[in-house]
Amino acid sequence: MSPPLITHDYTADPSAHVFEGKVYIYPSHDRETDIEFNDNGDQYDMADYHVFSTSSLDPPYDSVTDHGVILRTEDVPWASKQLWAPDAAHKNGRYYLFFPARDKSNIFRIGVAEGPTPTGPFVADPEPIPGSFSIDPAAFVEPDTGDAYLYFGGLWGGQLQCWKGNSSSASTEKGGEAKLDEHGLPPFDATLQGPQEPSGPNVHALFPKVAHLAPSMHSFLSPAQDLVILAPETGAPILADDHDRRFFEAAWMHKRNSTYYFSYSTGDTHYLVYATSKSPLGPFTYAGRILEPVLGWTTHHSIAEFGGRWWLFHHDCELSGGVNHLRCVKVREILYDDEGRILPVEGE
Ligand code: FUB
Repeated sequence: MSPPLITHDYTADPSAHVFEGKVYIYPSHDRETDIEFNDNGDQYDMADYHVFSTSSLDPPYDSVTDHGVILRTEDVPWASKQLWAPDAAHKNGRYYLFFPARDKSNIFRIGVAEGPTPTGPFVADPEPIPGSFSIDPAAFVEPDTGDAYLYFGGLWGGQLQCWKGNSSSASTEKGGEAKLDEHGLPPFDATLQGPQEPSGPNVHALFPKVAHLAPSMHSFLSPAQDLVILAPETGAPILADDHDRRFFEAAWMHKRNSTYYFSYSTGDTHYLVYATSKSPLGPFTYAGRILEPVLGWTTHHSIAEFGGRWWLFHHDCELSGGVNHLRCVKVREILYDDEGRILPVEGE
C-alpha cells in the first residue's frame, strides 16, 4: 500500500504538473464539516486551495512542500461555496488556476485565476469563464503548438445532467429545441440536480465537455462541445446504463507519443478508466481500467511524466480511516505495454 504523499492535512483530486523542473500538485483541500452526507456531495464543502511541490515521487516524500493557501472562496467575487477539484496550466510565461465553485445562484461554474509563478499569487477573474458550467476542469496545453483545451463535467452533484439541451446526446424539451443563451447553453434545469442521469435501453451516456481555450486562457474560443467516448466493441457511444465505463467526473488529459489519453472516474462504480484518440477533441475509444476502487466513495486522479517515469496521482480515505470527504493524495508509478496500453494497478 502506498503511503499518503501529504499527511498534515486532508487533500484530494490531485492535479499534477511538472513546472520549472519540479512536480506541482494542485489538490482540493478537504475539511471537516457538520453538513449531512448526501448523494449531491454537499459534504464536500471546501473553502480554499493550497499548492504543493516536490522534487521526488519516491517515499519517504521528504521534499513535499506545502506552499500554503493560493486561493480562497472570498477571493472569487462570483463564488459562493464548494471549491472543488482544480487544475493548473502554464502558458504565455504565466500560470493559470482553473477551479469550479457554486456561483451565487448555487450553479457550478468554472473560474480562472492567473499568477506569475506556480505558487501564485493568483488573482481570480471577477466572473466565471463565459459558457462554463459543471465541475472538475482539466487543462491540457498541446506541447508542440501551445493550443490549450479545457475538459470538464461531472454527474449528480456536478450538475452536468442539468444542462440537457447542451448535449447532442440528450433530448430537449418536448417536441422542440432548447433555447440556448449567447454561450450556447440551454436553461439550467434545477429539478435534475443530485443523483440523476440518463438511463434506459440504447440511451447513450452524457459526455464530458471540451472547450478550446483562447490564447489569453481566460475564455473559450467557441462553446464547449461533447467529448465523445465510444465502446470499442460497437464503435457507438458508451451507453448510459454502462456504469462500469460511462463518464462520471474527474476528467484528465495527457499525451504520450502521439496518443491522447482521456481518463476519468466512473463515479458510482468507483473505477478510474481511460479512452484514447489521435485528436484532443476525440472521438475517444474506451481502452480499459487504470485503478480499481479505493477506500472511500470518490476516486480522482491525474497522470504526469517526471524523471522519465509516468505517475498516477490519486486519492483515497486512508488518512481519515474511511471518511468519504476527508481524503489523502497518493502517487504511484504506472506502466504502459508496447501498444501504449496503460497496465492496470491494484486498488488498496
Ligand atoms: O472533491 C469534490 C469532488 O469529489 C470532485 O470535484 C470530484 O471529482 C470528486 O472527487
